[in-house]
Amino acid sequence: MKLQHKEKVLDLTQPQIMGILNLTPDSFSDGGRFNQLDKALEQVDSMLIDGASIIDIGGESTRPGAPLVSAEEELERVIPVIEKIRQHHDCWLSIDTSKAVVMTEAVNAGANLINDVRALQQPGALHAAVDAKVPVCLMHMQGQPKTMQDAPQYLDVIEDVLDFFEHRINHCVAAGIEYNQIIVDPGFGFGKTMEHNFSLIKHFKRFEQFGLPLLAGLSRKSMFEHLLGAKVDQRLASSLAGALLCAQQGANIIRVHDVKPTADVLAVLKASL
Ligand code: 7PJ
Repeated sequence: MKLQHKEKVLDLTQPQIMGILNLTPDSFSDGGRFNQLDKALEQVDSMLIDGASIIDIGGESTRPGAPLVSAEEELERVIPVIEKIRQHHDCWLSIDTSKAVVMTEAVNAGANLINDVRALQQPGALHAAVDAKVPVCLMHMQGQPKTMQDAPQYLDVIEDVLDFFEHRINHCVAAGIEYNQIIVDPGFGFGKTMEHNFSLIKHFKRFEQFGLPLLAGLSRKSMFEHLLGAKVDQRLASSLAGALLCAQQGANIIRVHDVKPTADVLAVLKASL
């Protein structure tokens, strides 16, 4: 399995690491824009050295209860950073957004993958993604970030999420997205209870039925606080365990904050296959 954008190819024979670059204001506490740019680039440098092959750039917080961000603000956060990274690195750059204009501008600035937690369902997003001609990650979310954790409910979380993808993939392909350039992601923590999340880990392999690349994003998520009482800076071991369980069941891309420890875990998996 592989992803392709122009001459760039991402071989997914081994699971790849997507390193998270969070550009929401709470992630940068000091300095002006220039300082922030340099800090962002430094973080990218070290994630690439540590073994990431994709950098995921996000300017909208989708944490439960997070406020909405305007397109202008999101563009201001992400575009200069994409341009800056592109001056230094030839790596895969993913834009984590749901807004059509941000998708278009980010790809023009050098992004080669669209990662949308709303699965291209916002106005104009699907057509922006078709025109951008880059691979897309469709993530499942129940509800919207503001209220999604209030009382998530499913008849059967696995069947419901599989059903969502069957419809959504068909819709995207009918609109002009190439089938084998779609990445599927069950969306851990997005409108799911702890039990839903662990059920998705247990049955992760079932998402292989589409024959498409699979992405797993578990890094530091609050499901581990519910399980262990662990605050955000105490969730490394549990995040690594989750990453390993998904990688063993066919996850092709692991989206993480902690690249080096994840690379070590994946190296152990590879050596023992
Ligand atoms: C995910 C994401 C995820 C994909 C976020 C966080 C929240 N994109 N963006 N999958 N999570 N594809 O990192 O805790 O799980 S933002």
